[in-house]
Amino acid sequence: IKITSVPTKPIEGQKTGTSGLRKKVKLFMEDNYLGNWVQALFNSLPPEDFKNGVLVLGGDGRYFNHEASQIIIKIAAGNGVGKILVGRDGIMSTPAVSAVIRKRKANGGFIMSASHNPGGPEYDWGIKFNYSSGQPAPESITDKIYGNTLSISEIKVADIPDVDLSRVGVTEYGNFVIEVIDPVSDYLELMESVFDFGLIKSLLSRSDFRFKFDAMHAVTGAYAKPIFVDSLGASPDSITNGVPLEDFGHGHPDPNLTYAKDLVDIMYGEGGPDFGAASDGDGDRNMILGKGFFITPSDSVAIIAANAQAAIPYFKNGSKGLARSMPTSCALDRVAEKLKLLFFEVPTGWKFFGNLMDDEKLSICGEESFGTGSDHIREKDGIWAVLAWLSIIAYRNKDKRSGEKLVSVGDVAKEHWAVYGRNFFSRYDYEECESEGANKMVGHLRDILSKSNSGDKYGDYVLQFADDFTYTDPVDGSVAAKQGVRFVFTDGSRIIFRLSGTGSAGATVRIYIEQFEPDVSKHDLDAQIALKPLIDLALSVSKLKEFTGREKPTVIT
Ligand code: VG1
Ligand code: CO
Repeated sequence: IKITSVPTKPIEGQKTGTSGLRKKVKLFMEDNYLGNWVQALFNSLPPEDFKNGVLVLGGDGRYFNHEASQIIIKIAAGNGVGKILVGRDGIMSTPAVSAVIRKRKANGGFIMSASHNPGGPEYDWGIKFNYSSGQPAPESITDKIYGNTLSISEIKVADIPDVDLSRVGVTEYGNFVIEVIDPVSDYLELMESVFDFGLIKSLLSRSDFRFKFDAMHAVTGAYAKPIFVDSLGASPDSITNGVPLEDFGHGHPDPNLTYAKDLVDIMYGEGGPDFGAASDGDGDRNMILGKGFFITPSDSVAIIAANAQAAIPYFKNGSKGLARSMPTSCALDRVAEKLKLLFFEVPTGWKFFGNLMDDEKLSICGEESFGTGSDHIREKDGIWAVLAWLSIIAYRNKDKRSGEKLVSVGDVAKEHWAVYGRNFFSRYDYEECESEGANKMVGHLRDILSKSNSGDKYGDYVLQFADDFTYTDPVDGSVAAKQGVRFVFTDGSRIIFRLSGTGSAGATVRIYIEQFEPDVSKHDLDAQIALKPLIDLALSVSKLKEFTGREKPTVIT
């Protein structure tokens, strides 16, 4: 095949955030914007990692993915990639890309997604690169890519026609092979090996158990029917918003209490279903709800970890270790302690879990941001989390006859709290603040912590320590600094401040608030009430209103 060298110039601002490069789609559609980044990636990888190698390509179905697929395919061919496996119509969820990379022993893969950020001509687009064990590229690589975007001068593009991605099959141009694959089958096969589908089926086919899954018009729309309906026997009307759309039906594909409000209303409404779940744009996150009951993601991972061995065949020999991101509540720590498992606390973003998994130190992990997963792949996995919860509920009810009261999602959570205590947790998001004010607020907090001492009084709370979280990877020794300002008090309460690394405009401030409550009689309190004193403290210490002008958060979890 003929390869053309297209001259180009560096473009500012192509620095990867928490999870890939995310910008307004209009910017990505400008000349060479995407091409520069993709070429910079190839310039950053050792040639043996892609020359004549296999790469995977998929995306969440958002606006511009069709054009972007063709651009990426031609640049991959131009740089000597041997074969590219593309999801039909350019569709493949983030966890499925990770699964396909691993199963097919590919060298890596591209994911075209800005995850939970809205899509469509006025909104966001994004791209992530995952490496050969299916994990998000480490910072050592993303830093190199950024460096190369600042010195790039040519893009190598193969002279091949646009590829028809609508049909499964193989197309060859010289030494370059494009294989369009079904985006679901490898992933489904993996799920069947992890879970007891018969057990889940026994629950989903009960007439006294009602299930609802909201795909939010995002990528899990392509997975929900084949998995929940066709393989597990859920009724077809249990899936809502089940068709992926380029603009997610004008929605914000973020499975939380604010943006998945339709599902929340159904679950809290009279006669609502017994189990509700939603997933985000690229299918790596999840929200789990019971009838009138919300499972905090921090509790979700802890409850899955506590029940995995009994309910999920993949974990029948127990877990190797558990891990959470730093702002995630300490509920998981208590499970690790009780089960005597290795335990790790890593910075926000899934890329830090991969090394621990590859080193066989970690089985189950999660983030407070609705991300839950395990070492079956190297990404968080929304449908996996839903199947894990269905397994737990199915296991608890497997001997229940029709008419007997079932153990509910809420019952499982309350029983967990009774054993381990409850870690009340809430996150306040202030989206799209002015960057200047937000940065000043962080400066102010760093200033406070530099002067703070253990024993300092903050209202009724006594400081144990305050720091800006630094993580040293126990496997490769790499260091990630400035990962969030945290104030940890002597009773285990924490207030944590971070700026988001996934936005495309302004700055999003996140405040994480947590307090442990061993007293069962207080476990039914509303988290907002239980945490009120700490929330007030967080707002006053940070002077958030002063710095950002915000009276109220945009999202409360
Ligand atoms: C957010 C979450 C983080 C998650 C990341 C990517 O990052 O807080 O926990 O890993 O999104 O998730 P940030 O930097 O905005 O806080 V996804 O589903 O967008 O790939
Ligand atoms: Co996502």
